Amino acid sequence: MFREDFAWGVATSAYQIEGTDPDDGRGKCIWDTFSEEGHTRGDNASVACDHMHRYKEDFALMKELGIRAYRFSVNWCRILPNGTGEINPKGIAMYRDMIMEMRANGIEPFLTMYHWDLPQALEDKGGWLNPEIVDAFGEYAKVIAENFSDIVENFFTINEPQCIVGLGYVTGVHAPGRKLPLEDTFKISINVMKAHGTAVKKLREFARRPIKIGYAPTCTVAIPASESPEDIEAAREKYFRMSDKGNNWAWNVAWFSDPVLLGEFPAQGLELFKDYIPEITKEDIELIHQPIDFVGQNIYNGYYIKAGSNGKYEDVPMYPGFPQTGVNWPVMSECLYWGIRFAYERYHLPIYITENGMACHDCISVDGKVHDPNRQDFLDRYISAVERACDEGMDVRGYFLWSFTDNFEWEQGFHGRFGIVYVDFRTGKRIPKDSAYWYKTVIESNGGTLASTREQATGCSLNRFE
Ligand code: GCO
Repeated sequence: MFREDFAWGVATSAYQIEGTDPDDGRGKCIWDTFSEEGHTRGDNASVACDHMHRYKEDFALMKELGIRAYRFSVNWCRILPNGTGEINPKGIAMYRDMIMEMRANGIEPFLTMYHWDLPQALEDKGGWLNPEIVDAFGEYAKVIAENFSDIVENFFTINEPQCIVGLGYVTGVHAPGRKLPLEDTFKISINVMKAHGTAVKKLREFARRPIKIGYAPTCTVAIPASESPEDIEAAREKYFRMSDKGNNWAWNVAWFSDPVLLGEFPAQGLELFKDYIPEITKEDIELIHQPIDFVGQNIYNGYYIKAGSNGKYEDVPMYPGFPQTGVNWPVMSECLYWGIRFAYERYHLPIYITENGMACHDCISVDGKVHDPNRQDFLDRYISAVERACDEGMDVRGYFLWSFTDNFEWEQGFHGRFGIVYVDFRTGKRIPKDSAYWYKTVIESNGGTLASTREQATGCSLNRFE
């Protein structure tokens, strides 16, 4: 069962949907530069879903679909075109009107401050490697609190620090596309978390009423190959360990969540990377570890772990022909149950699933509709996995489906359709997919129309045959 006030929502991000307008006063961000440099498959977000001109239509459609909560982000350089200093009044006005329009349609706004659109002016000064970014983010948080806390109660500071650091500055797959020395990327990770803590303090200090603040990390989930105590413990251990395999140390849970939520860096990671980690002072940790009200979890998939013969954990290979999404991510709904369970056991905070969803190769059928049975099945199983966590007493407050509309999928351009609403990017036309109407029934019944059995939703798909 889901709690009566469960936040049935959808999630988007500013840069992926808004588009631009020559008179909007928005500054340049690192993703504009990244597209200009040719790193987004020939696409760019200059129009995207044209949400900045169509948001009244979009929120009316959300209302029609019964959506009750909306996790959106504010584009930093729409508010502060240069990252600090001069405020763009058109940006303030646009987001206030958007938020009032959400509320007019019965939609509870959840505002994410930072979903990757760093002002280029700040990147030009070193971006997240420059320690001054911490105070810049605090200045931004003050503007957010002063201008939106009267009409927004729920805030997230930072979306997916693992991607900001790992994809932006380790592998360079995301903007700003830099591949920095390991020690610099650890400095960046600490700046990102100090920025989070500074923002929490500024949001609370300048809010015009009591507000709630969260944080939205991600990761792939270590899933036990069976529900034996040994396999569960092996998966839990792996899930919170840092690994030196591969070229992206940042893709882990503990380094970005333990300091923020527990006030300590993971000892195993400190030891493993001790040659690269800068001095971390007591004051740094105190700043990072500001009390917050809930934690978001962006979870899509995972990998399998079992207890090994020598008491250590062992990887379990995927089975041949395992199901995949339209961007070749594996489908394994049990990851959402285990991701919630392991996080809740460790951090003891209310949880929102701040992102979960599926890309499909959606197209308009001869009947003019967009049929997406795979997404509907995916969502039924994944949301049912959340319900198991709720039934077992974990405090799950809401589910934000990624995403409302198809949108700009970062380095993949428009090649990943994640929406429950189809967008024809040539015209901006919206077509609710079958899954949108299915989600409406799930919301109206508070989960009552979910069809998956407990086994179908959270049985280990290695051993599951339906
Ligand atoms: C992420 C980002 C989203 C993505 C979505 C699909 O989790 O990568 O928060 O902006 O678009 O997850 O990749």
